[in-house]
Amino acid sequence: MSYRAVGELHSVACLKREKTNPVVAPKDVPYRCSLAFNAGVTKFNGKYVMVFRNDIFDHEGTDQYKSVGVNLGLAYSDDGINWQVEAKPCLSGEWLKEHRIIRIYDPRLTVIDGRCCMCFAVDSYHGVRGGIAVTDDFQNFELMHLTVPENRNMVLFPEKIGGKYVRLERPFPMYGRGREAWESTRFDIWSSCSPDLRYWGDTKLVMGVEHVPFANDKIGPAAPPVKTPKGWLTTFHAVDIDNSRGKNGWEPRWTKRYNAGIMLLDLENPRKVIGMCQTPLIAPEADYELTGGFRDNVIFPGGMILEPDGEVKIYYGAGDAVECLATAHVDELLAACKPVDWDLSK
Ligand code: BMA
Repeated sequence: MSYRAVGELHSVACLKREKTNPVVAPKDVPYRCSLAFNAGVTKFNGKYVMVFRNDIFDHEGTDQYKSVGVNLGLAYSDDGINWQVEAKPCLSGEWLKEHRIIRIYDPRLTVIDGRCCMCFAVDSYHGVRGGIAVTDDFQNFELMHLTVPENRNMVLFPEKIGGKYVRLERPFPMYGRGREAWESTRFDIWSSCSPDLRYWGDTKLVMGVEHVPFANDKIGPAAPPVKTPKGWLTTFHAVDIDNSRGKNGWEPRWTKRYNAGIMLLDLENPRKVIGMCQTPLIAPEADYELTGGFRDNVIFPGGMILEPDGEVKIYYGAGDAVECLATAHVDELLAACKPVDWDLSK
């Protein structure tokens, strides 16, 4: 299949990468870990808390790697920059078994009404599903919901809007989109609502791949949205494929590039996009984003925190290998989101 060439991309000028990046890497993890990445991050009970994806491989670093397992690591921080990883992963093997989960990955954290909600993806015996669990202590988790297959990349808004909980999500529709779509992984961003975090419906399309100039494959929600006076500010990932890309990272062949985008959603109707930056928020440019990863050229944000002074912390997995931090001022991010000339909310 041929893809529209997206070409060279750069991060927005206002973005600053943390000089101590990566902020969490496998060497910081006190148990077996090959990759520490794609974390959810929030502020909870006076601390920064991170839940990251830990993939464990045999023959790590080579293209002969064999997956040994995946778990979710837990880390705390006082400043959001220096992290201490807890002695054990969170979510026991028993919890996963009880819910018939084979692998759990790509967590996102949202504090709602003083409780921490974790969205995640799971591989189940009958397909990939998105999940939502609630915790007060990161020891005990109550499973609230698992989607039907095939869905994942779910993120929750931090409050009820119009009396309902709202999530962004990314289903994987394969049938019904024609041969071209069948051969590709061209997927879009959707949204559903719920009265109680358990029952979800009223599903609407929020943004299509065609609305993102730097995507020619799929897009998906990234970090949970933050509230600003101008709208809900939120990141998304946007993928382009270039078949001339060959070996990239440990993978024998990896033709995709994952960029982070940023958009603004209407405060009252958060399923309506009112602004978007037409170029990436973060494009792979730093060494740790371009080389040495499991899959190079991958930026995968999962956490975004708006600080009281207007600084926005954006946490992202780099190269499917380590967890990084970049910052920008909220006013600059809002200014980068230009009004869009399309409206799917009608
Ligand atoms: C997606 C997910 C992410 C991963 C990305 C790039 O499909 O599996 O966990 O970071 O691919 O490999």
